[in-house]
Amino acid sequence: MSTPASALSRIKPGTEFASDVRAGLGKTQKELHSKYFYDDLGSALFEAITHLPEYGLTRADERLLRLHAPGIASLIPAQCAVIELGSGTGKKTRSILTALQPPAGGRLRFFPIDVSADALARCAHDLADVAEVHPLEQLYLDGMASAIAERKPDENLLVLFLGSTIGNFERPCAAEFLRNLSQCLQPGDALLVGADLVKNRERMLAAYDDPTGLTAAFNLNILGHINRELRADFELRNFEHHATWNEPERRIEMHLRSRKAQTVSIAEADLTVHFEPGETIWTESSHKFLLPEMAELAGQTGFQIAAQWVDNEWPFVESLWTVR
Ligand code: AVJ
Repeated sequence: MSTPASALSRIKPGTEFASDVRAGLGKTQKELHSKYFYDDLGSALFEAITHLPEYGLTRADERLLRLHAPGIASLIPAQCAVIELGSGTGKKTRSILTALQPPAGGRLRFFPIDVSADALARCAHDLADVAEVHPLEQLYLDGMASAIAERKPDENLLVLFLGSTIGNFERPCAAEFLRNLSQCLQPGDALLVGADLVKNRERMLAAYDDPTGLTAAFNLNILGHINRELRADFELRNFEHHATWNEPERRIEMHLRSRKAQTVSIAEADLTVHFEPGETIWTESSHKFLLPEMAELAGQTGFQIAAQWVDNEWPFVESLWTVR
């Protein structure tokens, strides 16, 4: 997930999207899942965010991968296939695939997993020169099962989980997800996980409330996406972007705050929702990590840390774990 357009996109109208919206807006604290940011406009807005001076996360991730690809590759068994969870277009994966080229003649096999068919098609096209690409248009763990079924004898697997996508899970869900992942793998297999680190509060807030207004537009677009896909009548101007740092949970939360009392109807979800003035819809959590937390998380989920690389310009860690 460079772009977590990776995470999920292109949702069939009237089905899962509608029932998720119904469930989320029916809660006391209204919420919408962050995967619904990423329609075509949302993906373009996220891409623009990665160029903001205030949002250093993606550039730090790419910088670490570029700089340390040879070091990472030196710790991975020679006979190895690569799986990426939420590959998106696979832009930042090139450096690591290049460093992992098998010695003589053989082709490196790469299994990008993503729910966006468009992103996967671009990924397969763009990385064809460095790997034999086997795109899997599936959810993470389903895709893992498909890729593992292709494992050759004596081959090890390297799983990539980049861009701090792990931060979008609630902490207990992240641990559960990683435990499931390690249980799919074998000793000697590895996971490279990218995580954004806790930093100065003002810096974190500016990254999610930039003066250019891109993050506000990105956040509001979730309502535009619902308008377009589910025939709703959200008036985007009646909501405002709000980002806060939740200190006990160590996460940035993004909300959309209703500027007044209003009622919205969402035809395809067969739903009418009322908003009080100041009431919010919680649209995203981006958890931030402490270095010791990574070791603890690895230990709790069947892994151990083999090596870590931290970016100094924008505190972010690339953590290489092996299956115990
Ligand atoms: C790519 C999901 C990690 O949480 O920082 C960017 C998405 N949200 N600005 C993040 C995002 C607001 C991003 N992730």
